[in-house]
Amino acid sequence: MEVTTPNPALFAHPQRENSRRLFAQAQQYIPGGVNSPVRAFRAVGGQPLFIQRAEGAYIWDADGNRYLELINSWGPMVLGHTHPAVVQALAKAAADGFSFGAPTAREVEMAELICTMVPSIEKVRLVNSGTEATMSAVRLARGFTGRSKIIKFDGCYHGHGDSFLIAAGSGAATFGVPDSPGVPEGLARETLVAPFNNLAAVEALFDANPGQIAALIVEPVAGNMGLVTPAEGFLEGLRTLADKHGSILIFDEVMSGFRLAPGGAQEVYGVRPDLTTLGKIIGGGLPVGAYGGRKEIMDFVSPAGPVYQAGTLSGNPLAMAAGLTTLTMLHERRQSIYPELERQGAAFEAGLRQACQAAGKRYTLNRIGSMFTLFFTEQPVTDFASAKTSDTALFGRFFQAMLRRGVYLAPSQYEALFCSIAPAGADHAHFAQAAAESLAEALAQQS
Ligand code: HOZ
Repeated sequence: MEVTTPNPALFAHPQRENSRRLFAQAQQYIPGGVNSPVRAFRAVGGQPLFIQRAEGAYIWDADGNRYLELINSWGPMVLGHTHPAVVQALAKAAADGFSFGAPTAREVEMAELICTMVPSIEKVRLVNSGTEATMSAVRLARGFTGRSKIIKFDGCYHGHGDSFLIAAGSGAATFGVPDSPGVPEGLARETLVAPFNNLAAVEALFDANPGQIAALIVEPVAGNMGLVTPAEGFLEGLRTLADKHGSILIFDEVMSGFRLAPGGAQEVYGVRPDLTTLGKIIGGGLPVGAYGGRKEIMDFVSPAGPVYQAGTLSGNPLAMAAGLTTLTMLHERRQSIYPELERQGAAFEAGLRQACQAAGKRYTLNRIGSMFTLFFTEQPVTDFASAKTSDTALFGRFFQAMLRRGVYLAPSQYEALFCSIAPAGADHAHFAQAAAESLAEALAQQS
C-alpha cells in the first residue's frame, strides 16, 4: 500500500503539556495517577492522555488534540460519544432529580427491555458496575446450588471481585499479576481455572470436584486477553457440562452484551446460559451493571429470596435514562445499527491488515463485529497462552506511533478494540495510512 503524507489536522500532536501536568498532579493524590490501572499506559510506555471531551468517533485531550479512538470507554459508547438523543435524555432526567433511593418507572422499563432483547433473561437486577454484577451472580449461583467452587477461564476477566482475580485478564494480565495479593487463600482455592476453548480441561475439573461446582463463568467472546472467539462447540459443550453436573452457566456479557447482536453473544452462538452479567452499554456511558436469568434462580435474590444484594445508587435515574435511550435505539434500529457496526469493524480490520501486509509482518487479527484485536504473533490466538506469544514491546511502539498520528488504541495488547456507529468517514483511510506508517516506524525501532 502506498503511504502518503498524513493529514496534519488529524495527525499532528506535538503538544501534551496539559496532560503531563495533570498526570504529575494526579500521581500525588491517586495511586499511580489513575483510577483504573490500564489507563496509566504502563504497558505501552509514555504518559496517559487526560481527556477533556468527546464527540462521535473522536476524543480531545486536555491540550486540545483530536484523536480517532477505538476504546469507546471500553465498550459502552456503541452509538459514539455524546449522541444527541442520549444527551437530551440525560438533561431531561437530571432536571427531575439525580437519585432517590426508591424505585422509578425507568427501572421497570429498562428491566423489561433487557428481558425482551435477551430471551434467556426472565428477571434482572440492576447494579452499578460489571464487577458488582459478576460478584452478585456468583453469590447467587453459590446460594442457589449450595456449592462453593466456581470454574473460570485463564485470561478471562470478570471485574475485580476476589473470586475472579485468579488467572485474570485485562489489567491483571497487562501488569503480570493475574493472582492479586489480598485475595484470601481460602477463597482463591474455590476458583478453579481452565484454558479458554478447552472443554476437556473443564470436564477434568468437574470430575475432580464432584458435586462441588456452583458455577461456570465465561466471557462467551473473551475481550480481556485481547479478542478471542469461542471455538465451534465450546459454548455448547459448557452448556452440556453445566447441565450434566447441575451447575449454573454464567455468561459474562458485560462487553459483548447488546454489542455483537441485540441479544449479545448468546444470540450469535445460539447458547442459553442460566445467568448473564451485563454492564457498559446498558448504562450508555454511565455506571450500570446488571445480572439476570432464569426466573427460579433470580427469585433467590433478596427480598424475593435469601441471597442478599443491595445498592444505594442501583437503578440510578440518570444511568437509566442514558442506558434506556441507548438500548431502545439498538432495539428499534437493529436492522441498520448491527450491519453498520459490522461495516465499521470490517473497515478498521482492513486498515490493520493492509498495514501488516505492507510491512511484511506476520500477525493474527481476531474480530467479531465491532470488537477486534491485532496480535503481533504468528500463531492463531485461541486462548491466553497463545495471546501471550504476542510481541508486547512491538505493540507498545505501535501504540505510541499511532497516538502521534492521532489514533487512540487501547493501551495494552491484552484488550479488545471497540468501534461505534459514529461516522468515521474518510478517516478510515487515514487510519489505514496511520497504521501502515506506525507499524513501519515501530518495526524500524526494533532493529
Ligand atoms: N479493565 C478495563 C477493560 N478491560 C479497563 C477499564 C478502564 O480503565 O476504564
